[in-house]
Amino acid sequence: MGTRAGTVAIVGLPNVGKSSLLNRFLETKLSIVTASAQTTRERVVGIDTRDGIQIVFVDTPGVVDPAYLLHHSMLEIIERTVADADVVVLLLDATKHPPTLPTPIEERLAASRGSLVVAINKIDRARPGDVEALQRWTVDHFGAAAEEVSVATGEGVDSLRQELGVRLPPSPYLYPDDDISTQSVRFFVSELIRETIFEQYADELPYSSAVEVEEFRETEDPLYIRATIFVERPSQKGILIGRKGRALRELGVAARAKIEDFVQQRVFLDLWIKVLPKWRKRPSDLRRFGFPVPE
Ligand SMILES: Nc1nc2c(ncn2[C@@H]2O[C@H](COP(=O)(O)OP(=O)(O)OP(=O)(O)O)[C@@H](O)[C@H]2O)c(=O)[nH]1
Ligand SMILES: [Mg+2]
Repeated sequence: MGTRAGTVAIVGLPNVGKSSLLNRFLETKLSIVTASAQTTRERVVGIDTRDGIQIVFVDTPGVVDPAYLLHHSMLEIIERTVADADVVVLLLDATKHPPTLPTPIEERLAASRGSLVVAINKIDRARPGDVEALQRWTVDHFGAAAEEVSVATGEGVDSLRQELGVRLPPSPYLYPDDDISTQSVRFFVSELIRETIFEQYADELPYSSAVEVEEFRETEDPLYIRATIFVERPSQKGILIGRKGRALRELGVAARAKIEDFVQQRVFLDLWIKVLPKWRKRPSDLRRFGFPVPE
């Protein structure tokens, strides 16, 4: 029997549940999820192979009104991902008003009409009339009705998966059928540390933080991981460390537990903190962290 395979980009405003949806499709905690908007900053790839169909899901950062250079990088990532995808899922939030999308993204989506699937998430929390309003918006903008899902309860997720799968082209699998991602364990480790920073610190600090795994010694038991957290100001370094280093210790314990869950192995996590002033605005720093910098 012939197989189908291709990429499906998941796009939408911040906090609508894109990363949660990727994880639900894969039945694995792969992409980080927090209650805060703008959690995801890069593409996160998750591969789902079942019933003769291989879907390479690509989770993307939320579409933001750019306030600094990192945001421009994030928009660049979204545009490239949409351009490269076979199918695009525009995810909406049933508890919010219809989105206003930046023109280039809206145009891209309109251009990929034939391969665009709109899905309304969080229907478990919708009030009467909310879903209908988003359905009208979807028909007005893209000429077709939206799927309705709740990533939280799982409702509608399998039917959305099928809807996406049938739109992929006949093709041999693009990756071995037991691969779950194209990204490295190091990448996911740095993301798990970032997720823990979102959970343990308020305000700007999570947004000012970048994490780099500098050393990863797999031959050791426990697995030795040295990671550096970059922040923008000395005051933020102080907050991260906390009184007598207590905050940093708590961060280390919580992040280590997540990483051990992910790698299924005991971990020694060696965390360092460095100040890199204004890294979110500086092209050279952004490139160093692997972000595309639009000219
Ligand atoms: N009630 C409800 N909450 C949900 C649902 N799906 C996701 N959430 C919650 O919505 C919040 C944001 O989820 P994420 O998956 O991080 O959203 P995102 O779109 O990836 O956000 P960014 O990466 O910031 O763009 C989290 O607190 C999730 O638990 C759902 O179906 N119902
Ligand atoms: Mg996300």
